[in-house]
Amino acid sequence: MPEVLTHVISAELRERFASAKNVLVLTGAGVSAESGVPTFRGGGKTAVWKGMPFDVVSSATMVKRDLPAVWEWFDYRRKLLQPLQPNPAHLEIARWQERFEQCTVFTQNIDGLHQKAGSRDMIELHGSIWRARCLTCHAQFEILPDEVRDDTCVDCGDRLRPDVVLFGEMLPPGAFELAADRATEGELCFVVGTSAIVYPAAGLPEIARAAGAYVCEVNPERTPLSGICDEVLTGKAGEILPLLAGV
Ligand code: BV8
Repeated sequence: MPEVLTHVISAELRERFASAKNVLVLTGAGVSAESGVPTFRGGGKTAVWKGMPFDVVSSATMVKRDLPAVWEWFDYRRKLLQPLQPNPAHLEIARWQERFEQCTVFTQNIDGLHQKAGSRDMIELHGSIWRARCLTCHAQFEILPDEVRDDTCVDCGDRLRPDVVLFGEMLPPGAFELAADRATEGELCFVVGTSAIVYPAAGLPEIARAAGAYVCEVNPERTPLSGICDEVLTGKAGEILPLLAGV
């Protein structure tokens, strides 16, 4: 581990990490960047698919207007994701679930890499790219790698859609309520690899801080949340989070 980085972790954070019982972690696309997953924003650009900004093709409106186009976008991303593996940031966060009495991971990511790293007790705020859901009966079906994906629901025969939360859609029933509850119980809240622009997910660290948590951001860039954080660790999650392994 690059010695140069050890100083980034303050004595205060080391003490709080060493004594914490209940830890929260909010993650975004940045935690998967070192696994090769493209982020949505970064370097001032926004991801575009066939000329459409991602939050247009990933929207409730697009499902109504052109479901096949929405599937094409998620099929492309699933193929890209398939060979990718968790990185040291995912692995460290998974270890925290063994280390702390309670460690809740709220992720905006639909890539499943936290689970692949061994994290459980996840709150998938925006669903999963590895699931489909029926438009009518809402039955959910797993999509296995290398599997030809079904288009229709075997239960009621209607069409299937990606089981992800699209822009303009509510989060999965109870997911935000559970996350907001957990956010009020944490002593330490890590905000890892998110541009903190998309709501209601970006509101969780604010809830945690208002409830007294020490909020620590890990990101190579500043975000709208940096100003409310007690500590900002500027750098890559895969390089910074493992520094806490020795604490
Ligand atoms: C809703 C799944 C109720 C699909 C996604 C309040 C104010 C303004 C707008 C709204 C508001 N409330 C609601 C809205 C509308 C909207 C919203 O927030 N819009 C934004 C754009 C302003 N929210 C919604 O629509 C939500 N639903 O509110 O429902 C409702 C219902 C009806 C009508 C009205 C309201 C639903 C939002 C969920 C959408 N689905 N994903 C898909 O994946 O395609 S969002 C998707 O985009 C991701 O899940 C994630 O949430 C977001 C991308 O953000 P990040 O993950 O942070 O990624 P990004 O690339 O932006 O940033 C990466 C960061 O990592 C950067 O900071 C970079 O510096 C850093 N980084 C890079 N490398 C590393 C790193 N960090 C660490 N280590 C590294 N190595």
